[in-house]
Order: sequence, then C-alpha cells, then structure tokens
Amino acid sequence: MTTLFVYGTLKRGGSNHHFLAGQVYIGPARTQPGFILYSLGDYPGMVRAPGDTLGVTGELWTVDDACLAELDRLEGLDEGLYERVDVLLAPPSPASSAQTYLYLHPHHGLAPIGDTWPVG
Ligand code: PCA
Repeated sequence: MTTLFVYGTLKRGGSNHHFLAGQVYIGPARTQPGFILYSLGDYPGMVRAPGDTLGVTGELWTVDDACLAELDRLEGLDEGLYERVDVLLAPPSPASSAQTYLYLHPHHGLAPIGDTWPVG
C-alpha cells in the first residue's frame, strides 16, 4: 500500500479518476510550499518552485501495488514524463508526506496555474 498525493486528472471528478476505482480516499491535502502547477492542456504538471509560498492542493489516497503500477504507466514514468517522488505535506493535511508525480519535461513557455488544478 502507498499513500499517494494526486493534484490533477486523478482527483475526484477528473478525467483519469477512474484509475483510482476501488482505492481508499483519505482526504484533502496540500503540499508544503515550493511547488506550483503548469498547464499541459488537458492535464497539469507539478514542478519544484523554490520561491513559492502556497504549495499545491490535491487529494490523499491509499492505493494498492497493482493500482500504483498502472498509474506509473499512465503517467509515463518509463518515458520520463513524470517521476514519482516523496513530497512533504502541510498541516492540516491528513499525513506529513506522500508519494506524488512530478513533471519532468521543460516547462518554459507553459502557463503557470498556481496551486490548484480545477476539475469538474
Ligand atoms: N495526473 C496526476 C499527475 C498529473 C495528472 O494529471 C495527478 O492527478 O496527480
């Protein structure tokens, strides 16, 4: 089992949320400062941003190993689109850290969208 922080299309109401079917929702969460979102069109990418003061909002889930392997394929880990890393979460998040997907491709020229990816 893995505690996973999701901030984009995997959130409830998001276009890839069905990949979390059967997994356990823990609650809303926010990262520690130092991360922002960029829009890649239909999905966001979270990247490190040292000057950021807000962090990124999302949801905490407990996922099983089979689900995590499927998500790693979906997020293109093998192709180097995202990497899955530990991220520190800010109170009152229900945990102090979790795994999450960080965007790895260059983001210059893309639109920064701040701390929240809107779904629904
Ligand atoms: N899916 C993952 C990373 C970005 C995306 O759209 C997520 O929701 O956390």
